[in-house]
Amino acid sequence: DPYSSDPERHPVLRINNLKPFNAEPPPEILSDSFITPSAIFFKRNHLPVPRVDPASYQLHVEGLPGVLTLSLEDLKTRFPKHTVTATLQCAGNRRSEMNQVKQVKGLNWGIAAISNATWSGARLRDVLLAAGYGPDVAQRAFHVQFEGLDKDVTGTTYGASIPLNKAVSEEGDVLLAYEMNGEDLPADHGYPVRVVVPGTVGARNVKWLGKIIVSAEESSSHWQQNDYKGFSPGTDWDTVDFKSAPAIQELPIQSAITTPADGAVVNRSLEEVTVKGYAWSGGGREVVRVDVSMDGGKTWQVAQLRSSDKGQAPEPSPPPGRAWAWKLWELTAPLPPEAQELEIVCKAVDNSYNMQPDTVPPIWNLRGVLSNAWHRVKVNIRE
Ligand code: MTE
Ligand code: MO
Repeated sequence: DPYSSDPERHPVLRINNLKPFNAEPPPEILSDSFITPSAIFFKRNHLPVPRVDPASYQLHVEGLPGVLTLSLEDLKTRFPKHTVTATLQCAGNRRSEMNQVKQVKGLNWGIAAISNATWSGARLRDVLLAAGYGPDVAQRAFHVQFEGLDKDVTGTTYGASIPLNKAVSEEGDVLLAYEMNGEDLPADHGYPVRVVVPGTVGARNVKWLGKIIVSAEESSSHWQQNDYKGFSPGTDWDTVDFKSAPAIQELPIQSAITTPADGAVVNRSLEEVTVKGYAWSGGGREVVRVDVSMDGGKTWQVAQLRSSDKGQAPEPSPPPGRAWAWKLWELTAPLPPEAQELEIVCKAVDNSYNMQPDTVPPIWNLRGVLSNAWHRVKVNIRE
């Protein structure tokens, strides 16, 4: 069993698939902390977790004037340590809502294939500069490819790429991370080194990083070429041409209600209900507002946003274009006197005034990615 050396996992996780391991935390626990504890951070593995010996670990850097091979020790000592708080979201987060409209292919994620952590490591920019990146390279290369050390039975490794501009930009904050939430990366999250590409879809944040290649082309991997792309609701598996769509990089504006859960019952005697959730946008765009409706979208109130854990000082506002972390939000509203049922809805707005679409059908796509419609939960009021 290639999965026999997979690590142990927290029992609270909701398992979508055991081998490879894919799981998300219960939503109401997710929104308890601004920084998601690593044990409950969602886990998305395509392959068995490779067991990497930190003493013999090597990171190969190719495609630059200098070919570089770095040990874990080199990565930690030759480059300044940089820390970033960044949210990761799987392209398939909230896929189950697309499945309810029409069957899609992929893991049936709920609303918690998203989490937020503090990551520390070397800047990818610094490593590329050390390997001789310069203006001449920028003339011929446009992408940075990453290869994982996880392999399928044929020896094919997980791989992805990002635009070179993002990788070398001082404002891009792309990390070769060796710490998550102040500790060594857990096995599930890429020990000993993973790429963290803030603002970019989870799939490009390659774990168990073995190789970096600066190149003219994107990664040729299945996951870059024939997966993680968006299509028209009218495109089906007979007509889809994966070459016709760009690989997903930055993700669109997103928000969801973590509590109450759909189908929850609240007592009339409580007189009010507290709604909580998360909101995040890709590309470093900051969430500036979350609107919440108790009546299916007829009337709206503005939720309170939070950027820290309770009792902690709020994180300083990020510089424009570098809002990598999500915001948690909360709203307490009186129960409407007549209503038997509430349809609670949330929608977020980022600083480019991007907003979420109101329903799923116009954004449905055969892979069930980019699912970011207004999130709706129904709650029954008990007299
Ligand atoms: N990297 C490797 N090497 N193998 C993988 O299967 N999965 C990707 C990405 N990096 C993956 C990977 C996907 S699709 C996502 S959403 C994120 O890792 C999930 O990161 P997490 O498990 O730390 O939450
Ligand atoms: Mo993903």
